[in-house]
Amino acid sequence: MEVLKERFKAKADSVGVEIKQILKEHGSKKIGEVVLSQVYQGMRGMTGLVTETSLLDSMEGIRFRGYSIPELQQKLPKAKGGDEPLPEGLFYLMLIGELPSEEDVHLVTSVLQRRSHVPNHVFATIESLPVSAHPMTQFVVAIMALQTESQFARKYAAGMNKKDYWDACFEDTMDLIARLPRIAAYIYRRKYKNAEHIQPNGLLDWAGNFAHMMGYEDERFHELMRLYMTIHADHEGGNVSAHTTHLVGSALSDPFLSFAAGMNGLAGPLHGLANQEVVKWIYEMREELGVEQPSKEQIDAYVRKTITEGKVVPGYGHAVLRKTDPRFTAQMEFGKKHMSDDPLVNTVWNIYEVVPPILQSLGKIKNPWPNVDAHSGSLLVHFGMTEYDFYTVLFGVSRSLGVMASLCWDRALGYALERPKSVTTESVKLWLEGKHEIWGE
Ligand code: HAX
Repeated sequence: MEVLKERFKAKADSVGVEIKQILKEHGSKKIGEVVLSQVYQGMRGMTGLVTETSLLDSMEGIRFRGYSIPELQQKLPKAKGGDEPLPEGLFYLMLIGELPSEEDVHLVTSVLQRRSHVPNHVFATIESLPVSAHPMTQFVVAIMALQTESQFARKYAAGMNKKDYWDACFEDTMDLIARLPRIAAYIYRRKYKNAEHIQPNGLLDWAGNFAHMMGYEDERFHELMRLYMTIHADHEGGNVSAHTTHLVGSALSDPFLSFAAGMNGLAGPLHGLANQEVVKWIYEMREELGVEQPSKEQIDAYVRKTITEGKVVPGYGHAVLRKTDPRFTAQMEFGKKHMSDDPLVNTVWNIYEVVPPILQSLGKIKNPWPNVDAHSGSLLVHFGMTEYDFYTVLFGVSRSLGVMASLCWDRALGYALERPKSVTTESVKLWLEGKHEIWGE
């Protein structure tokens, strides 16, 4: 752990010096223009954040510290006999900014194993909720219960020097990431498997152990979890879960509070809940049509019906991407390799052929292509994980890797309280009439 921490601190210090210099020389340089429609329409395309861990290109997709998903699949260390990257390696890359060796990944795995003990009161808190509560509700409540363990909160209350924020944030980050799989698996077994819980296996990697605790021992499912935990980890800083974690953290709310806030955002159907919505939507289509594998013509009609009813087609579209999401493609390749005959997976591929031209023909959608959520559920169903309302929790466990690595950077670089300016429509009208020149404080 100390080695990891020292490497992080050394990196953060040198980046901190660089940023100071950049701001000194170029601090007044304009980075773009903001137009009124951006202010009203969700700040699309407005650059307003620095997030070191990953960068999203609208045509190419996500790059983590400069590496695309196919590159990561090639370059990151893998489990013994496996083909998919170990997510611990991606976490190291996002945190330290350099590709890890096998030994580095082993170090992260062993730190996470050592810190994975979940205090009993967290399980008791989950138990106090009705089993019917949505898994994301149980997940967020459990994270809040875990907040009692925050070193950041404890040290801040005792009077912490701001130079030490990063250190306490780092400790909380490792504790949180280490404990999330146990919490998520507990919720899964509680809700769907008669509360027959499975103890962790300390010999497994982070994602493999997560699969094991949920009750999945097929090595291909462990591989799927490694891939899943890697590709969902980060998507630069402006998406709802990353932005919220960063925003709440900027108030110096501790890492547990910040992450729980981010997870509340992930639970929205336009964001992470879309993965459950996709499978739900396909199940409803199959039920309505009375067939297991609808034809392309049937899918076409069902898509049009969905749109006519004023609903979105889940898993399609994106606020930034303008091409097929490479995270979709990576899952499609996994499907082709391990389950090319699966009817649900084949339906997902047929939907991929049918939906884009229909969305395009509406003339208003900026991106008719599939995002990460269009594919993920079908792969899980193949292995028997049919409980689709749990899927966003899997996404949340993975997302911790990116947003928590970013939060460490936020505290190490001393990023400011986030507080953008807002306006009223009344003030906009006055401004348009030339009566209101400068926005007030
Ligand atoms: N089906 C039907 N209509 C869609 C659509 C879809 N999949 N995607 C966008 N539209 C509609 C919008 O609702 C909007 O309609 P109005 O003008 O009538 O309000 C119009 O097309 C323009 O939208 P846009 O500018 O192309 O897209 P936005 O940046 O506003 O929204 C969303 C991006 C991802 C929210 C949107 O595409 C959507 O709702 N998709 C379906 C839900 C989904 O898959 N979400 C997951 C996204 C990825 C993610 O965060 N994963 O966690």
